[in-house]
Amino acid sequence: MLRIENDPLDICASEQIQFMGRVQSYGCLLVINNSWIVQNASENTYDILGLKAEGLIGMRLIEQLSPEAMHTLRGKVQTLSGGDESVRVFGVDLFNDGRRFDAAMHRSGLNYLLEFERKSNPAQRDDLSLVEPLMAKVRAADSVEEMCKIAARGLWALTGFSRVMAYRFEADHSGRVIAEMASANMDRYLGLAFPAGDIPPQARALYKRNLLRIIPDITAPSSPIRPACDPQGQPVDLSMAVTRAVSPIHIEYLANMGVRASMSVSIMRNGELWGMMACHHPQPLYIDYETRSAIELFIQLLSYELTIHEDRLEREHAEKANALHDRLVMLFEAGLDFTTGLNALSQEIATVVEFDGIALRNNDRYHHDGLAPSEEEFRRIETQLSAMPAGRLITSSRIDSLMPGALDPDSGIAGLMALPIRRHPRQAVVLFRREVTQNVVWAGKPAGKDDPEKRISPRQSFQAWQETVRRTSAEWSAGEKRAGEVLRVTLLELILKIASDSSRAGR
Ligand code: BLA
Repeated sequence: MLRIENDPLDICASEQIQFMGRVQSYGCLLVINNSWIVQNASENTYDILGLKAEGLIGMRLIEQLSPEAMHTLRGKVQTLSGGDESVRVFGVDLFNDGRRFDAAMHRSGLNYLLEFERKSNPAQRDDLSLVEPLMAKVRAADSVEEMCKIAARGLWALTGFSRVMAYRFEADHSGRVIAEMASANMDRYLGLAFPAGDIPPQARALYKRNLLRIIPDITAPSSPIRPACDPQGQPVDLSMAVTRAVSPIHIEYLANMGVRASMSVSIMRNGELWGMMACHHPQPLYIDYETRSAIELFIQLLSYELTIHEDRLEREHAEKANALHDRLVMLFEAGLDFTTGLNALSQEIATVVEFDGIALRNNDRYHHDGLAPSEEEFRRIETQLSAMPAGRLITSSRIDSLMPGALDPDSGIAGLMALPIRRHPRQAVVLFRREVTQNVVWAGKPAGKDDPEKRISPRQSFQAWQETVRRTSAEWSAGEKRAGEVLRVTLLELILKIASDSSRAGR
C-alpha cells in the first residue's frame, strides 16, 4: 500500500491516461502519416490482423491491404475535417480473404490513428433497428429516473452485461446510481453514492470527448505501441482511441468490485457530463464495435431526451418565478409591505423556492415567519453577510461552515438563502431551511473519511457504508437559485419604487 503526503485525489488526477502507450488486447492500433506509411504499431497486430508489428513499421499500408479495402478506408479518412471527429467502417474485408474487421480512424496531429477489431458475428442482427423502439419508450416516460431505467433495461437486454446502472453526477462530481437493471446473482448499487475521486477529472474530461469505452477483460494483458513516440518525438496521444488501455488504478477498482468486464457510456447535457451508463459483468464480455456504435447512438439520443425534459422543467420553474414577479408588484401596489405582509410574501415565495422560515429587519425592527433565528442570531448573520458581496444571492446548505458561530448549535436551522436588497443600510431578506440529518449511503467507505491514512489505491469494499451528515439542510437547486435571483431583483425594484413613491409623497 502506497502512503503519501499529498492529497490522494491530486495524484489520481495527475495520471496521464491518454499517454500510456498501450492498447487493450481486443484491438490493434496503427499510426500512419499522410502518405499512409506506418509510423507506429501496437505489438498485437499479429493477433488481430495476422501481420507482425515489426514488419509493418515503415511500410506503406497499400502494400498490405486489398485495393478495395484501401479505397474504402481512404474514402472515409478524406471526410475527416479535424477536431475530435472520427470515422468507422464495419465488416471490411481488409485482405480480400473473407476475414472481416471493424475499423475506427481519426486524426491526431500530423498523423492518423487506425484501429482494427476482428468482426466476431458479421451481420448477425441489426442493432440499429433496436434503438428506435427503445427510444419510443424513453420518450413516453415522464421522469428522469424512468427514462434511465428504460435505458438500463435496454442495454442489459442488448449486451448481456449482468449489471447496468445509470449514474448521475452531483455538482461536487460525486454521483449516485439512479436506475439499475441487474441479473439475480449481482450486488445492487441502486441509490448508492460514489465519491468524486472514483472518476478523476482528467478521465471525466476525456469522457466528454470520447463517449464510449469498454474493457472486455480486466485481466487480459495490454499491448505496447512501438515505438512509443511518433516521428515528431511525441508520445502517441490515445485520447480519442477506441482501444486505449486503461489506467491500472481503475483496473484494481474493478477487480475489488468483482467486475471482470466493464463498459461505460457518457450521458451529456449542454456539453457537460451529466452522468453515465455503467455496465458490469463478472466474466469477460466483448461487445462488437458495431453494436457499441449503436449503443453510443442510443445514449446520445437518450442524452437529448433527458436534456429536453430537464430544460422543460427549468423553463416551467423560470416561468413561475416570472409570474411571482408580476404578482408581487401587484401586491405591493395594493399596499403590501415587508413587515405587515411578511406572511403573504412568504406564501408567494414558496411557489418557487422551498424554505421553512423567512426573516428580515426593517426600520431596525426584526420580523420573521416560520422557522427563523432569534434576533441575536439574526444580527450575527447580518454582520457576516455585510462582509460578503452585496449585489448577489448568497446560498448555503451549511450555515455552520459559511458563518461559523452565527447560529446556536441547537437552532435546528442549517440552510440559508440571503437576498441582499439594500446597501445602505445593509438589508437582506433571508430564507431559512431546517437541518436534515442526511444519511448518505456510499458504495464503500470513501478514502479519507475518518481515515487518517490516505490511500491512492481504490477502496477494497463496495459494501454500503452509511455516513450521517449533520448540520446540513437540503441543497438549494440550480432552479431555486435562479428563482431566488429573479426574486432579489423584484424586491430591489419594489424597494426603489417604495422609496421614490414616499419621497414624492413627502415633497
Ligand atoms: C475510470 N471510474 C472510471 C470509469 C468509471 C469509474 C465508470 C470509466 C471506465 C469504465 O468504464 O470502467 C467509476 N464505475 C465507476 C463508478 C461506478 C461504476 C463511480 O460503475 C458507479 C456505478 N479510481 C479510484 C481512485 C482513482 C481512480 C482512488 O477509485 C485514482 C487514484 C481512478 N477511475 C480512475 C481512473 C479512471 C477511472 C484513472 C480512468 C480509466 C481510463 O479510462 O483509463
